[in-house]
Amino acid sequence: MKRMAIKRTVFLVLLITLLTLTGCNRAQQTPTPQAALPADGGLPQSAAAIAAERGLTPDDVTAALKTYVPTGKYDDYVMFASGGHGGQILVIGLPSMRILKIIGVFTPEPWQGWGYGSIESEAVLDGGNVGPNKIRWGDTHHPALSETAAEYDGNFLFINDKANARVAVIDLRDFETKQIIKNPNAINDHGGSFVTPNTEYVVEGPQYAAPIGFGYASIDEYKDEYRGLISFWKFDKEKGRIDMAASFQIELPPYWQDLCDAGKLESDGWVFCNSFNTEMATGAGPDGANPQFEAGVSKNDMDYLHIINWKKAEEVYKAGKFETINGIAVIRMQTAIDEGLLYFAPEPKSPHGVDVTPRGDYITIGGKLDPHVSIYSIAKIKAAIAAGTTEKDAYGVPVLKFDDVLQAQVELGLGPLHTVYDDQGYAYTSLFLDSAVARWSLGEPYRTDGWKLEGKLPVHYNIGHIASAEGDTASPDGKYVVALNKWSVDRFVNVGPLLPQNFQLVDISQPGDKMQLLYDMAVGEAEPHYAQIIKADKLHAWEVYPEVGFNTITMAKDENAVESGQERVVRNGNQVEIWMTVVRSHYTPDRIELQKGDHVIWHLTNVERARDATHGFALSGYNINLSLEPGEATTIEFDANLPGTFTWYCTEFCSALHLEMLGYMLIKP
Ligand code: RUQ
Ligand code: CUA
Repeated sequence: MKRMAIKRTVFLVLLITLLTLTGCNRAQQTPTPQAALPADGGLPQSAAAIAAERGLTPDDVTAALKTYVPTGKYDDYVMFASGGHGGQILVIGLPSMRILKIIGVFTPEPWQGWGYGSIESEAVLDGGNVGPNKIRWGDTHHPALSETAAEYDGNFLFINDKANARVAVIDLRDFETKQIIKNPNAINDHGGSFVTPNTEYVVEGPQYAAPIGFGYASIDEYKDEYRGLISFWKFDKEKGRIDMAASFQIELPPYWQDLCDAGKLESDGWVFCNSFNTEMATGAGPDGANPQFEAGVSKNDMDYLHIINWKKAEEVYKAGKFETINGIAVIRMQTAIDEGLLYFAPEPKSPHGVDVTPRGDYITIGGKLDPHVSIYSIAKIKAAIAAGTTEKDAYGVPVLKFDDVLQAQVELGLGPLHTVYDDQGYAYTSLFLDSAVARWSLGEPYRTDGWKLEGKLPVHYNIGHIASAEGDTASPDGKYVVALNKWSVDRFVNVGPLLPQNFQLVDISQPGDKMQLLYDMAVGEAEPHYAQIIKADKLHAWEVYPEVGFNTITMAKDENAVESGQERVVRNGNQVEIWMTVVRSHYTPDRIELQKGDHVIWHLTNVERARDATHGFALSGYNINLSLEPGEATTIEFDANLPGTFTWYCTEFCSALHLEMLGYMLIKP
């Protein structure tokens, strides 16, 4: 302890010397690297010499100190970021910005044995097939952590696939995908996943309108046949699964609903979704007679904020006032209007993000083509609904008056998209065109000096999405914001025309216009569209599976788990069933003899109890690859259609005799 304290003092003295030497003004300091180099020509060893040698400014040095996590120490926060059209989820530690894991979701991930033969993972992935088509990728957009009383509880994670209207459930006990559901009535989505404050429902909002059930209808019949559709997927916390039989959907006009957010506290029971294309443009068409989509959908100055009373909708659903379409309860638009579930309020202009404030009292909307954010008040919305309105949209949905529900507008700059919040009463909005994060203050009860821009931090470049620590809860932590930048241009070593994304970590702990950019993290993956950041100590993942022979989908002991000494091969006609154990550094049995045409059912159990003692199972020629974590049991099933001499081997360097961890599969012609 004492030695550490002395070391720290020495370091601080060096640092202070450095700060004095280089001055506090960025423009002033010109380090003289040569002077700082040690005489022997090796690497400089003191903090001051290192900073001078590497040309680091005092800001760089503080940024480094704020983000460095020494070996053996853990990050304070964990960020779950969507992996965009890579179809996975990225798990990143903050403040170090180290990638901790990439979770295979809609896309097979060989290193996790996800989608390469294990019947459990194949069954989950098949849950997301569309009709006869196997879908093996996804465009993951918005991860949502499960919540209890509007706080992240660290139990589950949900994410949508925009490309095929699917939602996945990930269990945070083992960070594995457990369920993929295909929305039977929509073909794409966007405003999901978001959860209600106690994870009663996982909300999946729509995007590009299509006939309900996505059957064919001529686009000439757009106004009559095409529809938006918002889904409320009931989440069974005990089972850890979406229960489609207890879920419902609400039919919406064929505007293109965009992002959504669930209300909390004051706005608990409500869901808010943006929309664009209230013009109901249908494209230029083959003869080019109409404007192309880009122009056609951005004509109106105002679109409609959708205000949905989901608690009332749940009552309507339970009262049986729905139609069943493709097995799902759909509350028709007219029912939604008659029952008072659905209201609109005008919103400027081509809006994108809709983000509820921590207390649930306000809703912030960023209009891509409007330099302001518009802030709506739930109290005013409720009052306006109670007062009634005579204005209606083309489908008869009541439209509240803009001035009746608007609380404030704050001019931020060009291209406001998404907004997140902190613990100081500030909001942070991504400005796509300005390439900046705008910090602005919320009004009462958050701050007495509110509804004004505090400052902007340039980011690199064209920020789309943004996340703050515990930011979507009722009590954000502040401390950090991460700018999820769509473009990185000149930030990294050139790796060819397809560039990485750039996540920039920002220190937001100081008030006013002070925000410090701390770190650039290249994400060599598809563009993440959203992220949530949870306190690391809220996560309680297993170290190894709770018992040997654990099935990761049923989350219980597998009926075909096998103990050491019970391994066997049983032939029944041309069906061969194998029960195999896996341990450092052998498979038992290690030789399997088959005939061409055999149907093979092969159960494997990793009987290890040691942490991190994972074994692989790479079977050549049959597109089979497993990852067997300690305690895990799984099954593969295939036809021995190709005779020959094959091997399987372990893909994890698990022991000194790892290379000896293999087996032969001999298939007689
Ligand atoms: S979020 S279009 Cu702003 Cu899904 Cu990325
Ligand atoms: Cu098991 Cu290498």
